[in-house]
Amino acid sequence: MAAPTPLDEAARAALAGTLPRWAIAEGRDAIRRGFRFADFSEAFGFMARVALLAEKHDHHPEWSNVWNRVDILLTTHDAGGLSDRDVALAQAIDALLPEG
Ligand code: H2B
Repeated sequence: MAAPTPLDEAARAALAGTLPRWAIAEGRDAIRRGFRFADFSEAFGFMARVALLAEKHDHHPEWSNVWNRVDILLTTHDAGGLSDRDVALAQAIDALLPEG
């Protein structure tokens, strides 16, 4: 797997357009998105699919789940902040959902 490429200023400036459903996490060089599902079963099913994606990307989220809610934070520990791996995983996660 290629080493992560830290996001440069241009890539950071483009984030709102590239990943409109994700926000910069407060106090972290990271992005986050909250998800809400019908119930715990739907939320956990989504987490299982994200876990498989994370393994495929060799990139793993910081996340939490409370019943029907899942909060995902992405940052690259090996790069000390946001990298192209975070963008790629966020895009793959969005693609799991019908509304993106
Ligand atoms: N996940 C995240 N979020 N950041 C990393 O830097 C990272 C990872 N590195 N998953 C990977 C695993 C690395 O530690 C392994 C050895 O490839």
